[in-house]
Amino acid sequence: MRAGRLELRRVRMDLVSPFRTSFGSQTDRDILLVRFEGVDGESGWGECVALSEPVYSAEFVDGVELVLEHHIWPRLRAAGDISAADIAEILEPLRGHPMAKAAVEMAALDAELRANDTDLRSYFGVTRDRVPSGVSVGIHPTIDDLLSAVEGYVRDGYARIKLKIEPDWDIEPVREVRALIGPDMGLQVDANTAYGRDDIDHLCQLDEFDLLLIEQPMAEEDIIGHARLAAASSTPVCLDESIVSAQTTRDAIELGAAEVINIKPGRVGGYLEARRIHDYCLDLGVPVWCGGMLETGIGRAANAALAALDGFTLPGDISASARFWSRDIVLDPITVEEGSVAVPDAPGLGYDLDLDELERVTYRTRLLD
Ligand code: NPG
Repeated sequence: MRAGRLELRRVRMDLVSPFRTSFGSQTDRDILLVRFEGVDGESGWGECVALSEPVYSAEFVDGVELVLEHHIWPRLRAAGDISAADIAEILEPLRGHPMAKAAVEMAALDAELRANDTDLRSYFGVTRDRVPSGVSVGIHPTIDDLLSAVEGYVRDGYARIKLKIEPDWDIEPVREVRALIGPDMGLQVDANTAYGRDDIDHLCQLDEFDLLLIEQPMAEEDIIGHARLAAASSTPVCLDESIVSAQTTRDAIELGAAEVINIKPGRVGGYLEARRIHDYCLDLGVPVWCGGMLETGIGRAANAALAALDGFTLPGDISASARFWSRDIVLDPITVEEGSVAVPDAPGLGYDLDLDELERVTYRTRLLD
């Protein structure tokens, strides 16, 4: 393919209920969608996972638009005949900005797969047609509110529960939820960097709840802090924010800072780097799971295909579209049945767009030539 035009489309979608993490509360999502158009009419969509503000990682959605317009897209336009698999190398001279790079690679991959009338699951060579589905539960005003939310998700059939934690919202909520769901259901926690090295003894109190893992308790850069926690605690330490590439994955594992890896394609620069991280972890026997970034049906479909690779042995944050959206922008939103979601098999990344709904939620469109 030769890069022709890039459509930048901003959509705003309300969440069905507020989602609070240790870095803030969200009631809606301002999402950048990108459409890659090849000069021969190939077309595909990517979804950028960057938030409106740089509170999860350094990238934010307005910044992503600038980087795409002034740095990424000109390089792809100038690159001649390319395939999606070439994009990471073409963009390698640009430092950072994995979420911007991931969005455009995802759109090019969708365009390429559709042009070849094939789908992501065949591209990845996966054999599973369903993957277990976990749900992420935000911080609630009271423990009673939390318990009734968790009860609802258990009724919906989720295979595991992930609780957002922060200082003063950790040991007691986890104790109560473990008592509610019983000893056998998968339970894990995610701190989104809310703790420090001084909290290691405190966090070890979580060991009694038989958690699948504790995710990113300390700062993105604090690899040594995570290694110390991993040595002190029987709960496996999982990294999310710290993992921005295959290289950071290797380093964190070698240093004993990560016993489990959360793979988010957007955070690591795309689905192809995500696959490389998966392959590396599979070789080492380090379990991985697919994280979520409140994606629409576009990202959710692609994540389900990725999560069907063999090394994804833990349930991902691939919940039903209805967990976050009253109406998705795809015609075939992900649903959860008996704890799992189907790996989609429509051409491209696996979904069909609901064009009316897409128009309704769009508030700005720009075209880069
Ligand atoms: O299921 O899509 C989902 C949400 C899962 O909790 C979730 N994501 O820290 O992993 C996270 C968190 C997140 C959401 C992070 C949005 C950044 C943005």
